[in-house]
Amino acid sequence: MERLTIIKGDIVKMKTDAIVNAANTSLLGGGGVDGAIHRAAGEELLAECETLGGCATGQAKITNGYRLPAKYVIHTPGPIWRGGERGEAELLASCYRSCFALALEHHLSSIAFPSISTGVYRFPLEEAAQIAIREMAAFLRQNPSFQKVVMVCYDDTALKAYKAAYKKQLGQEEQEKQEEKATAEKEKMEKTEKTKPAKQKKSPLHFFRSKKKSSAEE
Ligand code: AR6
Repeated sequence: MERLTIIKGDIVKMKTDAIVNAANTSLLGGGGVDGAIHRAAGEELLAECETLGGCATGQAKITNGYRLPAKYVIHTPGPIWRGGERGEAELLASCYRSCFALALEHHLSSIAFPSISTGVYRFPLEEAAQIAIREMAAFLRQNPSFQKVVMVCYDDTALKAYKAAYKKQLGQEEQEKQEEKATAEKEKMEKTEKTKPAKQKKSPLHFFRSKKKSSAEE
């Protein structure tokens, strides 16, 4: 999927229309990526956040980007991991969906995400990566004119996890498509075989060999 990119880097440097902040429900700043975004954007960001009245876990709110290269910041409080039986997976998926909904509402065409909930909130990285990639791919499929989604990993461990999730999901999808194509092709072949015998094809090696020979002769 060309419009989905996974990179290692610092999200505050991203020049996408919006960057996403892994916030807390107060929206009044904190550590990790939240701290980095507030520091880079400047005090005006906190002033705007103070007017928002917080945000529920799994939801999202949008502000200006101020001194950031990105025009907007979309703040979303991810779930705190409490063992996996408290709806954490669904809440994390909801973070991604809420951010995308705001991006569409504001007619944005590019967005960058950090690894929501996998820092201080301790959501297991592999599972979080699977959820993130699944939501990103689903969104891009449903919105063909959206230009770019960037997953920004802060370290090699995260990068590896998100790349593995991508390979697992989109690799699998490609494989399913291949299998569908193969089944259709087989059915077509069986039908043709019933009506007329298949033509014997010349081996591509035949062409290669004769070409090699002629270039060696030159
Ligand atoms: N760019 C990209 N990713 C980053 C950056 C950066 N500049 N800095 C850190 N990360 P966390 P959470 C990665 O803890 O788990 C805050 O205090 C980091 O390596 O920032 O959702 C909030 O106010 C990790 O992979 O967010 C909340 O209280 C990922 O970002 C709480 O932490 C998320 O880690 C939210 O916790």
